[in-house]
Amino acid sequence: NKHRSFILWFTGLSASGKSSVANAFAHTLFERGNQTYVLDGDNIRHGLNNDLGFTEEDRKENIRRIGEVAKLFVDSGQIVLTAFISPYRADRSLVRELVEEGDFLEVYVKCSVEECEKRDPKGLYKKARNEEIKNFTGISAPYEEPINPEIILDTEQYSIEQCVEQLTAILLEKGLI
Ligand code: GGZ
Repeated sequence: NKHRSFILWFTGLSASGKSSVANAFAHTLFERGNQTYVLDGDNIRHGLNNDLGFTEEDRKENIRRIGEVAKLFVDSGQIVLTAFISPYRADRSLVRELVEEGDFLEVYVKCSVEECEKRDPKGLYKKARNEEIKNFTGISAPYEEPINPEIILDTEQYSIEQCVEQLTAILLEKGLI
């Protein structure tokens, strides 16, 4: 089961479904015999990047370090899935430039702020509205939508399972898996 190694860079709002789709898709890849690793808040923001907060500067450094780590995993032969808001276009572009052409696929996990706020699984949108949390993406900090993402997954319209199926079909079609 031969495959290339590359980064699937999920970007989108808090509660858009990035981690859910990335983890479900990692499971699919594992079953297909592909080597994968998921980078997300649980293993990065709580460890390597536990010195960083949510100012523009800290997010930039967060994404820069994650990009460097993702590049190492690509070098080691993995399909790397990253699930971070990564709200700034410029920061995502820098990661794209870090790896070889074609090894960075931007996956826009598309969901409106209204829907994310309705989901609010951790109550963070509510806190952001009350100003208990400052600089909250979509409420009091910007999210710059990807202009030309390789892949768009609409979690407002489709279930996690459907998004995983779409992703699988797209990567098969591209000959990447
Ligand atoms: C956005 C925040 C904030 C602020 C805490 N803004 O839904 P979650 O909880 O699990 O995902 C969000 C996560 C965002 O971290 P990232 O590393 O993905 O952000 S970035 O790429 O912009 O650096 C949310 C929680 O952390 N969280 N405060 N102010 N999300």
